[in-house]
Amino acid sequence: MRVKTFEAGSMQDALDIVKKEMGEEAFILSTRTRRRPASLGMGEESIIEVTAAVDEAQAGLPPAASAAPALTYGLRAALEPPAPRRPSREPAPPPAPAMDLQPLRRELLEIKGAVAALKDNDLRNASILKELDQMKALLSRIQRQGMPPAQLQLPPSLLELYGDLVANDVEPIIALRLCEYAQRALTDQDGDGASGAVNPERARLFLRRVIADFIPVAPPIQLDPGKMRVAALVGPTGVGKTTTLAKLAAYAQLHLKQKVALLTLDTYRMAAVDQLQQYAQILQVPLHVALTVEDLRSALRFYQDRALVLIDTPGHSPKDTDTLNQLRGLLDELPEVETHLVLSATTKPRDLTEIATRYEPLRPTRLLFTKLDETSTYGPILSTLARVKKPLSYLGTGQEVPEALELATSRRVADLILPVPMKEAE
Ligand SMILES: Nc1nc2c(ncn2[C@@H]2O[C@H](COP(=O)(O)OP(=O)(O)OP(=O)(O)O)[C@@H](O)[C@H]2O)c(=O)[nH]1
Ligand SMILES: [Mg+2]
Repeated sequence: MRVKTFEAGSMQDALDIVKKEMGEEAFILSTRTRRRPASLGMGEESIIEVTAAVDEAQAGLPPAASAAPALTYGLRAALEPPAPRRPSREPAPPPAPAMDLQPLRRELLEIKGAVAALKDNDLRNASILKELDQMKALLSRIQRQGMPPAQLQLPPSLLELYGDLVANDVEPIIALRLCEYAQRALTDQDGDGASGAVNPERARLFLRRVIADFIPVAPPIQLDPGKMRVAALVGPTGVGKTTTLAKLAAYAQLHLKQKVALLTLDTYRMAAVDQLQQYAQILQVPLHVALTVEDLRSALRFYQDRALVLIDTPGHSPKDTDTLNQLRGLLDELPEVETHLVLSATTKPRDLTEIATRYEPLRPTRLLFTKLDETSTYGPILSTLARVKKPLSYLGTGQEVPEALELATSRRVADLILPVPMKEAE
């Protein structure tokens, strides 16, 4: 094989030179255009550089008269079989031995295998990169939240969920306990919790179950035929006591077709009585205002035939102990009252526990959270339930009466605390 590089002013000239010097059988290996100083220092000119090769045996042979039309840069295509050069009278040469394609096939198979392996590698690399991204996010979260070593004992998937709980305003210590509990449950079940290899979806499912088990819920207010049930709503100002009372009354009256009566101990502000009066009128239920213990007793005697008596109370600062004691004196008159402490989901987590402690003298047996629609973090509900240890009764989810009220369920609260990923929820 002879290889040579030629230079010319144009591609055509270059090809003519190649043809002349190497013959028709030459084939082009490469071409390139480059600039060089023009003769007599007159600026620059571009030249074409063509590198061609020819089989020594064929080199120098004159071009055949019957040469096939040029295909590659005016020369015979490199892969085209050479044109016959023998005199037509000569006997035909024996057929060329069949080309051994075996090595080529083998090479092709090897290349195919290599390409497939590359694809596999790509997939593996993508999943490694994804894991790396997750680890990076986890590390920066650990840095941001300044997790102490106890949290870092958790396997990565639970550590990630711990971060989710804390981001949802669950108190860190409660979040940690829940995660540890989930880890123990996972370990007990199949031993993989301890190894740190907990599958993230499984860990989330387990933790949601742990949270749901952890949330105590109360049954709805029980209405028994022939028995008067009394429920009172107490709590700080503006949390939604009167609105929730109207929602409950409307539900019992319109949906359950039960006889309802309203009673208010909120006599401090005319506006408060007016507000309830309006609901009473719309629902066509009686409303009684009780100022004293005697008022209260006589109102309850009067309402004996009612299935449900709902008592509204004045909202006041939890620090106002006088009003609280006065209210306590009235509610103590009702041995079978079911008292719900109404709290707003928008209240600061630490204040919620403090409020619950201050309302303890009224002996509430249930917690009722309102304004869930006004917050995006629900952890404080869980933290309060954990600290106050009373069951959750209802959830207020808006201002609309009566629709924006739900009976609390553990699953609903678990959904709020640790939402189901979109894929699972569909
Ligand atoms: N967004 C939203 N607003 C609510 C909810 N419940 C009540 N509210 C609104 O909160 C405001 C106060 O509601 P009230 O029912 O008057 O609250 P209260 O606890 O009786 O207030 P006081 O009697 O002054 O102590 C009103 O504007 C209600 O419409 C709720 O679940 N979501
Ligand atoms: Mg009110």
